[in-house]
Amino acid sequence: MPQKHYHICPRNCYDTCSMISTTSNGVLVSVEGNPSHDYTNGKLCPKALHDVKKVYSPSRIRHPLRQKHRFSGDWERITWDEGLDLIARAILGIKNKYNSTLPIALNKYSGNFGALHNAMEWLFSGIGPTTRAIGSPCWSAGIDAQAFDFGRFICSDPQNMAKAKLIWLWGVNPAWTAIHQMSIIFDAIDQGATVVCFDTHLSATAVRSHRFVQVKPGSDGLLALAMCKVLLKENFIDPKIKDYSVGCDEFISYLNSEIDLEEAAQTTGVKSETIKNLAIAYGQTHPACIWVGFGLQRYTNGGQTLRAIDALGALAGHIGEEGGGVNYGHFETWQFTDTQQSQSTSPNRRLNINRFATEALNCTDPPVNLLWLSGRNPLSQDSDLKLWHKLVQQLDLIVVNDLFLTSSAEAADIFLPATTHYEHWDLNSSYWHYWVGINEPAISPLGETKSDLEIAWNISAKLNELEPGSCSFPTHGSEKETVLRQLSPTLLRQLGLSEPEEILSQPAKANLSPTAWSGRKFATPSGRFEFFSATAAAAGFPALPSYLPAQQPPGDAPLRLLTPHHTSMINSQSYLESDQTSNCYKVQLNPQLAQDYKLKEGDLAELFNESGILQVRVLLDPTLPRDVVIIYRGATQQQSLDLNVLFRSTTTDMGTVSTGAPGFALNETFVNLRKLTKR
Ligand SMILES: Nc1nc2c(c(=O)[nH]1)N[C@H]1C(S)=C(S)[C@@H](COP(=O)(O)OP(=O)(O)OC[C@H]3O[C@@H](n4cnc5c(=O)[nH]c(N)nc54)[C@H](O)[C@@H]3O)O[C@H]1N2
Ligand SMILES: Nc1nc2c(c(=O)[nH]1)N[C@H]1C(S)=C(S)[C@@H](COP(=O)(O)OP(=O)(O)OC[C@H]3O[C@@H](n4cnc5c(=O)[nH]c(N)nc54)[C@H](O)[C@@H]3O)O[C@H]1N2
Ligand SMILES: [Mo]
Repeated sequence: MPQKHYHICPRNCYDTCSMISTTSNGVLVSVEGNPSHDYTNGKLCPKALHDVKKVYSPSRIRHPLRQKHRFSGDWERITWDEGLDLIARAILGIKNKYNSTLPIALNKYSGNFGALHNAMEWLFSGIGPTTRAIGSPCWSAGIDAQAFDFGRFICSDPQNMAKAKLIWLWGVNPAWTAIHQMSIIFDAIDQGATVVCFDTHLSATAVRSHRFVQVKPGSDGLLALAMCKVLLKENFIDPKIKDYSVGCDEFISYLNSEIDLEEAAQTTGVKSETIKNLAIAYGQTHPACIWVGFGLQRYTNGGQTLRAIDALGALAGHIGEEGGGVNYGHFETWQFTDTQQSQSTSPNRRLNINRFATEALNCTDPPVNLLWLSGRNPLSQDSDLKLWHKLVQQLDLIVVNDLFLTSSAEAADIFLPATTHYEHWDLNSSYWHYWVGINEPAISPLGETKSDLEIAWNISAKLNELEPGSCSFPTHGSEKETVLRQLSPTLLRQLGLSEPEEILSQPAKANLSPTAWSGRKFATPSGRFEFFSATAAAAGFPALPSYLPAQQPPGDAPLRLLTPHHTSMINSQSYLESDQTSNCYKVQLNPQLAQDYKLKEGDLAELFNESGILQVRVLLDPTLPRDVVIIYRGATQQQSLDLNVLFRSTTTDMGTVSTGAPGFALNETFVNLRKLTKR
């Protein structure tokens, strides 16, 4: 008899879809979108539809493994007991040697965003103060910016975007990274909305928009400020703005003294006439919605860019407007019971996730000796890969718990195989829409795979067996109960539930206000929208949203490399068939630039800079400027060809206040190009 189970896609993605699987005789047969979840709306992206193959993929690791020498690929199968014993003894050995648990480090991020995956953090807290990767490689700058302006990081219900008459998609590519939102955008278009896409190149979303505004990378803050100045001149300022804001006059003086439309046109690459027309359309259309994506803030001025866009929204009176606003994301439904915050009061040693290798190498008293990577693939996704390799050589033990032998697993001593979300319980929230749901297991764990929670219990049990009292994390329990317990009183209240069990039948939507800042009561210290933010000033930034230029390419690396997210991947997780992968990345180049380097379509070339060298194949793209090259991170057969060899750890301006560390300014990666004649 076929059976149905409910799941939530746990990937780091806006859509966080509700899925229904069908199993037959204990085998996962198919997955479809849940029709009663009105965001997923019965549809799934091609990646999720690929899940069945991924679960049963021959490359999925089903048993614990030990590697004789790092990067040798010489793996041997070990039993769970052997693996747990090796790890627990290493932990206790370090503790004895240093009289401290700080040499034990955890680096976890977004392979699976479900609440159950915090288990590794709970385990580490049970061991004692340890070294942790904090912050985010993703969105930190924008979060701080919105926290300065609005007081908290919230967004309107994205389903409300259908009510907008004007939608600006700014540094976001939902046609690839949030496909369900595209349906809502198309609904808005059907009801007469105009969609404008601001991007550095003709993205998949730009081609589906009414208008594409091509902006020079990192200059959007100036574009927003120039539009603010037009609003001012053309008298499109919300007449009530001063009633609910702080610092409006100072901001207007700043615009008057510092912002010049012609200069802005020069810097941003957007004609002054276009800037003017865009600003007027934005000023006179209500409701007008801006969606600012994560691509936009991956710069050393990324936080300032978001503050400038927030100010534009406020000045035109779009904040708090139903179907309008400036929307970036939210944390509102992430109030899990055992979530650990990156608080400065934490006894842990906190290393910026974006400078992890550098900072770990600098730890001397005591050093970092043991590294555990969970739901994390830094040797593919991070910067400073040479330093990562140096760090790896210095460590006593590296443990990776993952589904596949990733680039990072190549560095591991011990690999612990994890279950997929079809094999464990979980609880998932979105950072975009308001739905929260339980993920139930549909099949038994494949082979000897274990959920991250079970692995954490097992390690604690082994530690306590070897040295009673050495870990306060539980040694066993019920996965379902642990997951349900994560529905904190706040979360239950938001979901309108009295008991956690009530969420078991179907996902629930939080009853948050569908319009962020409706009533224009803000969470800032002043209770108003803060053009002038004393909190920003206290954190070392200008109090007003200001244009501070991003870095420009240096002479020896004259091309900016952008690597936005690929339709068939979730970061390093590939959903491509093996025949769709190629043996090197494709780099998109302006044809004239290609000509300068005597390159034509299909040629092999190398991108290089002081960090590394990457072999690429040329793909001509006439829509690109001459100083920007793009690689969409599709899969390659050889993991050693990891794209991030070209990246160094440049960090964003903002991010520390909300996430504990600044973000990753990955769009300030500069490269040089040369033709390869062989092959
Ligand atoms: N060049 C470049 N680099 C980037 C980016 C970019 O755009 N360009 N984007 C950056 C951004 S925005 C982000 S968020 C980061 C993301 O970087 P990471 O957080 O490292 O994300 P992933 O590559 O999605 O996943 C990491 C690992 O989690 C594993 N995993 C999946 N499910 C589970 C599970 O249930 N349990 C366990 N234990 N493991 C699991 C996956 O197999 C994968 O190997 O990368 C950043 N790096
Ligand atoms: N299919 C798929 N979906 C994903 C992911 C994935 O890897 N694949 N990753 C998930 C994760 S971790 C994240 S963070 C989100 C990211 O999803 P998005 O928020 O869409 O962000 P990005 O794809 O990084 O970049 C979006 C766009 O910003 C543009 N951009 C870059 N610099 C600038 C600039 O200076 N100005 C302007 N105006 N535009 C600029 C890029 O060219 C790109 O088209 O997607 C999530 N969803
Ligand atoms: Mo991300």
